[in-house]
Amino acid sequence: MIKENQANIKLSKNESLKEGDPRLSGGIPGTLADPELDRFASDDTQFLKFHGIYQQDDRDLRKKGKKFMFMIRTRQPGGLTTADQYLTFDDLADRFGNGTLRITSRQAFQFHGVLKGGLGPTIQKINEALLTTLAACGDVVRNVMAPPTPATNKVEDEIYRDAGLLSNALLPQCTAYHQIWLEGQKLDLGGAEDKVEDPLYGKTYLPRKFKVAFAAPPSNDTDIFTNCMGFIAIEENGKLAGYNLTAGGGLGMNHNNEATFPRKADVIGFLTPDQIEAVAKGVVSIHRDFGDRSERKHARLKYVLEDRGVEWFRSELESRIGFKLETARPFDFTSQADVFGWQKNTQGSWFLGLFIQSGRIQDTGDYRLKTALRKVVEKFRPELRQTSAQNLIINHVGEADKEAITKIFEEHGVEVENQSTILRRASMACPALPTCGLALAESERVLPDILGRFEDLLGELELKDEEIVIRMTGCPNGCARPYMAEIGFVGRAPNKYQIYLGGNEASTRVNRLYKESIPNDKIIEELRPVFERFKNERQPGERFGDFCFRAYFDNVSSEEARQ
Ligand code: SRM
Ligand code: SF4
Repeated sequence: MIKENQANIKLSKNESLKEGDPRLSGGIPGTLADPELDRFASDDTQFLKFHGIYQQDDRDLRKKGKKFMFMIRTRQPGGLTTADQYLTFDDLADRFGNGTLRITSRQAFQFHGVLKGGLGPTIQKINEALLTTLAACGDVVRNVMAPPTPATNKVEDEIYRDAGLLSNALLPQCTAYHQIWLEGQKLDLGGAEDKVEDPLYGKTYLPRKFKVAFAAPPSNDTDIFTNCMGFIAIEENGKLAGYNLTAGGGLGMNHNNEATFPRKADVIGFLTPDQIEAVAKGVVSIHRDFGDRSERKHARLKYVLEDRGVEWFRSELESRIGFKLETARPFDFTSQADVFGWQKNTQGSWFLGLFIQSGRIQDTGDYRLKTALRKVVEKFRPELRQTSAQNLIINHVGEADKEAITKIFEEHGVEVENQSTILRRASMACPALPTCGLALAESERVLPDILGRFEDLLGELELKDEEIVIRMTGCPNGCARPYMAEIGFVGRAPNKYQIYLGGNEASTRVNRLYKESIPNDKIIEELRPVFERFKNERQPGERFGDFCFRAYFDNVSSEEARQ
């Protein structure tokens, strides 16, 4: 099948690299062993991604020459982290990273600023803590997301079970990772065996990255429609009946390239939990065999769906899995927001939803979040869950410990009861500068100031209690999912941003481009008239995103706009 679909095409460079070394090791061992080298050869940086490592350089220092450093990303289905794992991460961030931990928009952790000599010890310790970085990046299925918020999710255990099952079943069986980083020690990751050609991925893996998420309506907290493959849990009479399969979502695009665009996934059909592995492997194999291996910018599964259509996709999938999917069952998403503060979980104990600006866990001045978290985790040993909005859930806390935990946070300048502001809690930013090699503009470092200016404007217009989902990225790749936000800022050039408007509360609608290139200091001026219109013309209870969609892009009622 692979050959048939790739006949007569000129393969992209990455395809030749994978074909030439399906074990994905390249010259990594040699460079690691050479203390004179501070970086890996360009081809090897492509292999490193499959191991969960990105070679970066500190872009603040570029004028003085490149200072190479590395980002390491974990793979943690559903963002589950035990107390011991968290304490290991906290320690590694100080010993080998830049002293911060970064919760990602896909429920993982990233270490930034690791030097070449720190790679081995960091990855070994992560594996000793029974986690991995294998397939956190690269042309494979990446971290599987699952809805982390306990209070809204009655079938949570089954969803986490299935997310873990898929994470293992779709993990590449590449042996180089273990040989390079763990000195031949093998980690039990669900039956991985020594094979040169991966049974699912073949010699050349997937044409591009592949993203999987689960969601439990009414909460769309994993932004399910932005994933290559999604499973929407259908709960009937308090039990998990099965999942609606979604396919073909993705956000990355390039400026000035109309062949690339954000795409919302299609709903394909319904499956029962016992069918999930077969269906998932079937979908992944369609991407493997039909994804574009000549042009990486057009290689995501979303373009297979866009180019060949949903009917073709369903029939191709059914012929691969050997059974028909049922018609998708009804579901309704109402919100994508995380919950904050103390909440009861489904087992009767408590969890704390903790807002973390852009997912960055660090101590800054009197706000000593990192120290406080370490103390809380050391003393009370809760389960932690990273959310896909870059926040943290501290789960399974007994009634008796709530007060003491609140006190530790408050002593370190971290509010528990009235966390941050309504606008900040609904915001996200990608890392961008100084670590991301693809950033065209700042993101994480400028968003707090921009939000402050929005707060002033909304205060002046008596709109300060409005929740508006604002997301920012330093380039059009869309890592903080700006194309689903009510206001999305996307880096266009240094200090200049595209403005997108019109996403909705449930994150089921892709927003639209409103302005092409606005300097940071003109953003408020540019959006003031929009907010004034919103104040004067909104329908009762209408959200900002729905209003913008109705008023600027599509002359439909906000009821219809929510579809
Ligand atoms: Fe991303 C590349 C950070 C979620 C679309 N992303 C990158 C890199 C690795 C830059 C690079 O290739 O050199 C960024 C590293 C920056 C740094 O310094 O840490 C990066 N992406 C992130 C994270 C950390 C952003 C965050 O704010 O948390 C997220 C890590 C998630 C994880 O744990 O796996 C992250 N990236 C996303 C998402 C959102 C999602 O998946 O829910 C998207 C949009 C959805 C999608 O995939 O379409 C996303 N990242 C991209 C793309 C565009 C892919 C495309 O189809 O064109 C790139 C560029 C690429 O792959 O070539 C990219
Ligand atoms: Fe880097 Fe662009 Fe992703 Fe931001 S959106 S982290 S700038 S690739």
